[in-house]
Amino acid sequence: GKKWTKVEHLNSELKDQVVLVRGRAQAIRAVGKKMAFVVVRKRGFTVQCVLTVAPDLVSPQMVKFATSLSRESIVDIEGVISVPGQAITGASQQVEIQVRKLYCVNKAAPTLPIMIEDAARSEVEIEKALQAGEQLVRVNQDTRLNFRVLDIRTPANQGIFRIQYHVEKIFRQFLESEGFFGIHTPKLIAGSSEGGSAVFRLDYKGTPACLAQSPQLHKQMSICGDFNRVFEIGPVFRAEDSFTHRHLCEFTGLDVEMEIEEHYSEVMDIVDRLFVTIFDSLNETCSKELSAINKQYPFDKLKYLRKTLRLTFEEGVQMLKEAGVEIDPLGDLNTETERKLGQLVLEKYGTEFYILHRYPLAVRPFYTMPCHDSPNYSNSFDVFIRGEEIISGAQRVHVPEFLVERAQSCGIDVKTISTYIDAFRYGAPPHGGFGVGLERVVMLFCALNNIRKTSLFPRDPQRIAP
Ligand code: ATP
Ligand code: AMO
Repeated sequence: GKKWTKVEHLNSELKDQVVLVRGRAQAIRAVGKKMAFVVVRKRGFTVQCVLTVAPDLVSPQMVKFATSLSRESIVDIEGVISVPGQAITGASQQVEIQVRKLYCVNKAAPTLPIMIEDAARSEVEIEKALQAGEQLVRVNQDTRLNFRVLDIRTPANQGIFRIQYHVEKIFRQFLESEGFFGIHTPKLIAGSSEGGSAVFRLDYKGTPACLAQSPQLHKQMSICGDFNRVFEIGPVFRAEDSFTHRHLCEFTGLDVEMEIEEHYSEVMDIVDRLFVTIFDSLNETCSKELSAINKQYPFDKLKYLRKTLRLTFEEGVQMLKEAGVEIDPLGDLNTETERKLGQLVLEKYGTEFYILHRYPLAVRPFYTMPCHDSPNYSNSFDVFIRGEEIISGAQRVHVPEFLVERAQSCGIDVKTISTYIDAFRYGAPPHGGFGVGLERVVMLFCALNNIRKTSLFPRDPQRIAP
């Protein structure tokens, strides 16, 4: 077979060697009739290929053919690596290929709705280019999503989705090493699992049903079935009404459920070590991806501590109060107060990642365990990155009579969750867990401004295509 070289592996050590690469013709430029440049891209990395008319290189017909190629066509290039005297600005790789052969494997349409080079520029680069009088099309979020297949070809997007997979991979590896195993719970269920209204209703062969708002009920039932420690990576459906930068109608949930021996802090210990492991691993092994994202969407490296800060809700309320922000001590934080508290925590403790626990019981779902020392608070927590929520978790009520009482007082029709309640009638151990929004983790780790950037084909209240 042929020996291919990846564009990202082209470097000066290959000087004078013959290489064969396959990629897309991202940009094509003719210089008279005897020379042309084709920038070839693969996986977000680019190399400049030079066609020069010469007996040992290419013919005039080949130069003509190359300049007639449509952008984004797939091409095979065979040539010799050369190292130019000065830096190459139009490509990621600092070597050129002196082309001997060029084949078009498959051509793209002559006009494209998105030019990858334009779509890959940062805001600062766009401003500079516009000031310099350059013709360029600013690609807005909607256009990107409408033509997502083109949009995800940009280096930043190539990075984002590899990073997302890395988070998922480390989540799985870490939990396995802690004695957890993966399960899959049904996504077609009889009723709401979070007690909220944001649920997609459907007809299940004549019976009313829902798309699962979370694996909450079934992950707890697995604990009742002696699975001890489980996790699930799967889709979560929320019929969100509001159009925000951080809510999707379908997202990927990373869920965990475990037996508790003494205290809900055991669950927070897992969150702590899991996320320090994820962040460390991203910083250590995804530097290429992170710098590709950083180039288009500049961001500061996440500040986090070796041991994750834990604050109680009451401490948070106090910090806000001292900063002149009065909130209901038994109410919830809103987007604004969460952000504010994130800022205060960063100033005081130097971290952008922390756990806030002992939430007021009234603002948590029915299955949440109240604190043993105060009925107003609960054994629950949220986790924040840069002042925005990525995780909710809690110890759960494991006594069936009390669970019924809690559900009723939260206005839930107990009939719709009777099989869940029954699961606790045959002896259930103390347990707890948490749910992570994968898209939010990636969005906030990279300080991106919109969750649609970290969802491959996002679903929001106004979008179900492509
Ligand atoms: P959950 O609450 O289910 O854990 P979440 O992170 O999406 O997940 P929400 O309850 O939707 O959290 O919202 C958290 C806070 O954000 C709420 O207290 C609410 O005030 C605020 N919030 C939610 N939606 C919006 C919105 N569309 N605009 C402004 N603030 C919002
Ligand atoms: P919660 O409803 O807080 O908790 O969801 C858990 C996490 O999921 C993410 N998330 C979302 N991401 C994108 N779009 C949305 N519309 C959206 N809604 C939530 C957030 C959130 O922190 N059963 C509990 C978890 C548990 O206690 O185990 C639950 O679902 O990152």
